[in-house]
Amino acid sequence: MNGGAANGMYGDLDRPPLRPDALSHALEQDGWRVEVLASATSTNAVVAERARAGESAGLCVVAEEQTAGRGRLDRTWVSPPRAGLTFSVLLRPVTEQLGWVPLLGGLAVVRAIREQTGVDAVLKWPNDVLVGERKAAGVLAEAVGGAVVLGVGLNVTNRADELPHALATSLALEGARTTDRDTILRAVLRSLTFTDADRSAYREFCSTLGRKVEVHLPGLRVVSGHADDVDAQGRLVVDGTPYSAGDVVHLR
Ligand code: BT5
Repeated sequence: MNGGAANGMYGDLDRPPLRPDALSHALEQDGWRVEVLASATSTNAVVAERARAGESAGLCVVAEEQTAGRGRLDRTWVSPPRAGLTFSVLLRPVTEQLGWVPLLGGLAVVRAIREQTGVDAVLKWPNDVLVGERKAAGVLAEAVGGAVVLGVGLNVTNRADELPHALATSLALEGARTTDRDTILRAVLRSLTFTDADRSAYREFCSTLGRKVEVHLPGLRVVSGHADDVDAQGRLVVDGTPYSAGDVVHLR
């Protein structure tokens, strides 16, 4: 029955739009102001602009389609319309929390996925959301003055041929029991909290800790060693030395 990918049937049946009214209503109780856009270049860019214009914390901009989605270091984030969630929130954290905001953003996504879909998501430091070793979601945290724009791209119903490489996956491909994006988005925002207990939970779900890793540092330097811990500033400690930025490769 469902061979309609070529004529768009698949998308229409399995990729319903978000329900903006229900979403805003449900989330305004938790202090979020949700705006759903049909299309945006990058929700991080939209929210950064609003932050610069003085918007207060609690704005959440979701795009059904993102035409210039960004990763870290000028990389791109690929997302077919309505196949996943692409959204950004505006936070105004106190200074001591700054280093942990990107990490706890990833934790919120992991918790929401585990609770709502039954998929055993974990984290790769700082905030890649993995299932096994495949990436299901990415988080981009950007400082804008004293604010932080926290953007999430999460693959929900993407098919394998819609993902950029073999080490990417989606919740549907991992057997999620629901692919309802409203439900998942609400769960992510509810899970986004910044307490000491969240830091312990982060360590529990961070599959990088306790492993042999390679850290590709900004520039061309690569270090390898044992991932010991995440320190008070959210840095990854490898063989006793803390690193604040880099791409981690999990070694066997
Ligand atoms: C990230 O960067 O993982 C952060 C991605 C954040 C995207 C969200 S969407 C809403 C908000 N608005 C934005 O413009 N961005 C945020 P990074 O760790 O640099 O990973 C990027 C790399 O992941 C790419 O170079 C690809 O190899 C891969 N990638 C791209 N799209 C992917 C996808 N849909 N699933 C898995 N991997 C992907």
